[in-house]
Amino acid sequence: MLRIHGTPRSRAFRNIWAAEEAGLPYELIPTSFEEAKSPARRHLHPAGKVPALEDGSLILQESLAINLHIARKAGPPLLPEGDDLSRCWQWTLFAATEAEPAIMRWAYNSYIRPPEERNPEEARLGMAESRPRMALVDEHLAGRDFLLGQPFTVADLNLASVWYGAWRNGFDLSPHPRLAAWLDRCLTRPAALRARALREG
Ligand SMILES: N[C@@H](CCC(=O)N[C@@H](CS)C(=O)NCC(=O)O)C(=O)O
Repeated sequence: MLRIHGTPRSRAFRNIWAAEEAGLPYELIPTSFEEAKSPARRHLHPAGKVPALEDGSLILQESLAINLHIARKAGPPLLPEGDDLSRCWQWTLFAATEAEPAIMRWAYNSYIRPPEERNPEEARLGMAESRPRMALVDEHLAGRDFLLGQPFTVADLNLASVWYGAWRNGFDLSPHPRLAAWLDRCLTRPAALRARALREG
């Protein structure tokens, strides 16, 4: 049984979605940001953050790596083999190193932090940094339903989960219509809807 530590309103949302896509049984261990810092939980996340995954004797941090692990357990089609496996690593690293830092700069300063702590210039820079990354994916999606063509894989899950907050919180996606349509496709899958119900419901 997978044990996911976090809350649906944290990055644990991605792991819930992945477990739902994989069809693997999982237990959500509700863990607030404060609880995650408790010394008793440091073995789960030495940095005192969420999410963390327990799978038997394996303990993992990093939400996108946790998703690769969940997908590995599920196997194809969620985690394909051969060159498509390498493409999943490529898109996951793009999500972690290119997409997420830029979009979080926007997100913290447009809807996550309390209004008095938001810096509009930081939000503007986060949006400006996100645009070329979104344009790149928009162009890649020409003639493709998903990042690897067909079918949906963990590459889609990981990148769509990084841009989920933007999609949900008013980031103007109109300059990137293929990206917007792809996010709609990913985030309205039955497994995504089940995960979203826990977060948004
Ligand atoms: N790169 C990490 C980021 C983990 C992270 O920053 N988690 C947030 C919640 S989504 C957290 O625990 N924040 C509390 C804090 O930083 O004190 C991942 O993807 O798992």
